[in-house]
Amino acid sequence: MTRALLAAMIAAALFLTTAAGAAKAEDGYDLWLRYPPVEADAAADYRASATLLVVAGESATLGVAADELERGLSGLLGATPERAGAVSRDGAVLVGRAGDAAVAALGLDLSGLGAEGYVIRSVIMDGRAATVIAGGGDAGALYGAFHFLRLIQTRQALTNLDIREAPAVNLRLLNHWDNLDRTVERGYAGQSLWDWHKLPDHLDPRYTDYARANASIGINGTVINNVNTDALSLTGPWLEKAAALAGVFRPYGIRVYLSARFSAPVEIGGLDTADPLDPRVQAWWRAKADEIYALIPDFGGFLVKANSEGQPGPQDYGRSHADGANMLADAVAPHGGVVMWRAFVYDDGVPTDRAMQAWDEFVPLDGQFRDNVIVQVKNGPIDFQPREPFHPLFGATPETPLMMEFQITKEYLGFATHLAYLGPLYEEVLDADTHVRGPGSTVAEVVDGSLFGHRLTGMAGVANTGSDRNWSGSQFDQANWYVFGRLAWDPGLGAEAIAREWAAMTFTPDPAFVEPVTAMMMGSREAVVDYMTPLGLNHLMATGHHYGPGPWVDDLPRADWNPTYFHRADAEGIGFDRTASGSNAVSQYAPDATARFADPAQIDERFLLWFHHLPWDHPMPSGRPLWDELVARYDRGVDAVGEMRRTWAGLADHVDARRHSEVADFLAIQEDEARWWRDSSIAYWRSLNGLPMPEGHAPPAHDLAHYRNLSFPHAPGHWD
Ligand code: GCV
Repeated sequence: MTRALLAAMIAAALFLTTAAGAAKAEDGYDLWLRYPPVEADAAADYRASATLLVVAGESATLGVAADELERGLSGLLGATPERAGAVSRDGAVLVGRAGDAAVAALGLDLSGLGAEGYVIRSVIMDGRAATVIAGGGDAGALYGAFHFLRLIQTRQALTNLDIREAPAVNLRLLNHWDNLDRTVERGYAGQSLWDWHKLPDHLDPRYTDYARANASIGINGTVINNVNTDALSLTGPWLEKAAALAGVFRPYGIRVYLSARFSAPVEIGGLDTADPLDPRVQAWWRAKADEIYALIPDFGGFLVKANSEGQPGPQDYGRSHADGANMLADAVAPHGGVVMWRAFVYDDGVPTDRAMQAWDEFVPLDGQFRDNVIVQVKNGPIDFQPREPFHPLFGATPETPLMMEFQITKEYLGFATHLAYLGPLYEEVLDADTHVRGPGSTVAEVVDGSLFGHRLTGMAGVANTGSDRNWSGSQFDQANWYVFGRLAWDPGLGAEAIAREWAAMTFTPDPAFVEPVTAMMMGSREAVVDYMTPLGLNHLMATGHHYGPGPWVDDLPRADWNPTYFHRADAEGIGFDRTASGSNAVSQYAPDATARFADPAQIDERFLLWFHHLPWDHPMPSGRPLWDELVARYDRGVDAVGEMRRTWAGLADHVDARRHSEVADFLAIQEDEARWWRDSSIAYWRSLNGLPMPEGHAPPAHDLAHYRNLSFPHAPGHWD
């Protein structure tokens, strides 16, 4: 063997080892904060703009901002910028806050940024070209640092920068439905991130990475325990665990909040009542708030699910939601805390349409809540379905601030194995026109407070994180965490732009990858709607765990737990009549919105069967009868998943093998399950309407009995 051949073999072996090592590292843990080296031809320019790192002041948050810049720049540029006390040569990056001397000396307009806003500007300092990242306060500086890194991650120029950002809403929160035994209700990514048993003494480094990820997208709060909560979480030992987490999150601008069990004064307080008007109960909560704030000085406040799905609440004592919320609000007010009171309430004792109950209960209370109460409303009136019209409460309570609750975890959209990018769902709701103050009164304007002039504003997302290495149960579910944060920061950013940004950061900025993947992501949620619940159908999932189809289920004790309650199909037609001839839920919207939804000729067909019960031969805009249209939608959904599989298969060269094959496997599962949804739904509808398959569409693979007999007792995320 020649020396040259030997050298070549060693080099090849080294290359393979490195490549294998790199592939091994790519398991999704690093999320969108991977910081791999930029292409050689671009690196020199970027390096020239990041030669020095100057930190203008001192604080824990500025420290983590500087560490993140160092980590990101060294990874991306292959050169660690030197830390310096001043801008002594061209290409310095200066990070600081409005009050820091070096930032103030620049005389930039930093007014109106608040503590969380920032500017990023190309400036000349002491005759040197520099980039300044100036936060209104600590958090702003950190958010600005992440923005600066994102510019490189998405290959944007660092010259002539003039960026100014401030968040649209104040509370940008994850809601974890994490239980104290580490199970996660509706969680599909393993166990809870919180290793409660080892807290507070052991702080898993993952808590820091969680905080970094959230800060990078502007999330500033986390409700760490399930809304179906256990009063134990308010006892001393558990508060210490919460305090330990708060300590990790604090430098990242993230506050801890707790779900509060309304009956805690009885369960852990030794009282015989939790009546919010009882002075002993009020005193108990005040003392509890004092105890929490002594441990967690920046505690954010309480989230409450009351009188819903069996949870205790003020109505147990003949009191209203406002009585309950105000009592808790008074307890946290001296400390600057808030109460987020959920509007997800329904009760089968109430003989109305379930979609109407939140509006019925909360509109009469408008104006009765304390200033530090915000009512948290799910995006639609039922429950996080693949598609729902916006919730009629948005716009209906001018005196009461409302915050948005989206679900990031995909309870009703195929769990972790279906690729469904939720950006278009969030955007569709935020852009929806309530018509409350004329056309263009969007849900986003209700949520950001501008429509009615509210200063307490917020957006919550039910988290999809867990102990899986990839955090979210699948690589693409990370995008749903990402887009939630980005839209909470700025609802106008656009789901497509965010998808593009995420794909570039999470995989590669190569347009040959980003463009097809963005298109795939943008179509993915519509595909799920098509194969699960087309044309406004909803809640047809199997009951309990919600895994797979169950449109035939009609034997559960509560009427509104049964899919048959929601679709109301029979031999003649299908859909829920929510017009004046039915439940009249449509009247809960503002008159112009009502008029559109109420008229089958005017309604957007995507919501048709949500509001209307129609005959199977109802003519659709396509010219097809309703039955044919429905079948066409099912097929369109299944075909779209096939197309997604082909797109992904063609991108193998752009993605490390491990992540590529995981996504490919999941897409194969999704295609099978899409077909299952399509076939079983069609088999069931045909058992009711007796109609033949429309021309050109294949019959289901099995008879209805086959689908009805499938059972999945251990599907994940279940709760009892
Ligand atoms: C936390 C749905 C879910 C429940 C969830 C509830 C809620 O009903 O299936 O798991 O409970 O919503 O949002 O409170």
